Amino acid sequence: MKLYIVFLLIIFSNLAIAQNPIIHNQFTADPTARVFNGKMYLFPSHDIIAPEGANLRKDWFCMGDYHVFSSENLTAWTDHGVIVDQKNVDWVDSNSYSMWAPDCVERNEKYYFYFPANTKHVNADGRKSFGIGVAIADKPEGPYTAQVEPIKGVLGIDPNVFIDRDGQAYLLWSMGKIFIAKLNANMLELASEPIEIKNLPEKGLKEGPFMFERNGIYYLTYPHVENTIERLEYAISDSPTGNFKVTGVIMDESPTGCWTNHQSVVNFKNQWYLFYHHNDFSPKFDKNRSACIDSLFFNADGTIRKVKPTLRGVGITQASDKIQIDRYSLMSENGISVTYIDTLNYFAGWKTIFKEKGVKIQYNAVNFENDGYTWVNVRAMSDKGGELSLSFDNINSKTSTKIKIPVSKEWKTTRVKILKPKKGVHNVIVTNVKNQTVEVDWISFE
Ligand code: FUB
Repeated sequence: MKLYIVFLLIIFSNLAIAQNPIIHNQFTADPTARVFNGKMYLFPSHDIIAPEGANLRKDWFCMGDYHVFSSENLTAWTDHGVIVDQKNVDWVDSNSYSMWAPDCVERNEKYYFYFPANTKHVNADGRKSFGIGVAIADKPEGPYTAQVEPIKGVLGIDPNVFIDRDGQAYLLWSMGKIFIAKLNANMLELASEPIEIKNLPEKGLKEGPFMFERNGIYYLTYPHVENTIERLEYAISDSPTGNFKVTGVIMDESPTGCWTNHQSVVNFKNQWYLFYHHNDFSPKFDKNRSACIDSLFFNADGTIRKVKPTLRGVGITQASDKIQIDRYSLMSENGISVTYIDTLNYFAGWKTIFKEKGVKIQYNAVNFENDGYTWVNVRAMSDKGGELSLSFDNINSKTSTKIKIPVSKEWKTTRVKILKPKKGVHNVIVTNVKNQTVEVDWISFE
């Protein structure tokens, strides 16, 4: 067994990121979210660009370690650093960069982190197979200790552990199809022969199982290639092992053509959420993905309403944050657009380009609970100078503030006194007053 020391250095914390994608310091794919001790923990896989000289396909997934993130409010995320690394797991081929979608569950005050990777063992046909290993910790953040062997009897990817109300734990995984087996009480060994979950779509890859139970209904969610790329679907049953009935689509194929998607569904403070991934920070290479969150709702009969991916995401943004209005809730159809700030560094994010008079963008749920917001700062630029107006909740509201944007070909922050909104949570609307182009990076209140 080897001990993984969690980086004491927290790479960033309390960054105000209330929008999609939610993590801005690295790629985060296959987001499994779990609520432990009243906090949301995110266990994604970690896409990177294949290192030079690593003898890896440049056009394929490249994932050599895992980080864990946590959040109290789904808006500010803390990166707790690396919890498991391919170099430190005995059974893993340490140059395979094959640490695909993981999961983590709590049992008897221990945290069991399940992860797939290529084994050191080479098959007769010269190929390597995926095993699924477990690492154990006393806290969700780690440090995690990896078992020296992968789980016996399992060849596959995308582990998911479901613990039923009666305490029985099940391991699900995929290999083209989806499999399930009971886990022993020690959470490290199979307690039954794996069975394939039947009655799922015959054609098209299925992977990434994530099971949960609500009101006696067992939901098996999974990405499936019905057409050309993956969409998120689900099947329901009255038992974890079957008979499942394919019931619907949770999320359609990615609008940017990201071939994979991968989900988890979790209840946090009485709201259900869908965690999924798209390739927002890597528009030209869909194997570098980023985790997103949107709210998920059920119909009265227990079926799931389709989730439309949003830019705004979830949670309440603090008025003093750098509010990225390009992650908008509503925007005029024409005369305004959103584009990357720097196509050589997509992590720099996006900007809004106001082109025509009267076009507007609305960003919902900004918290003005604290007293004394008197100023707005707008980071903007405009070739010829321009003017924006700022209003709250309603475009015609009396608390509309005019903001003159000076002539500048570089980003400049303009500070203007505002007509204060009432204390509370407000939607913020920014409108272009003149027929001049104005680009906006963010706005912030003080
Ligand atoms: O991240 C690598 C693989 O892509 C995952 O294991 C699959 O679920 C898909 O998201």
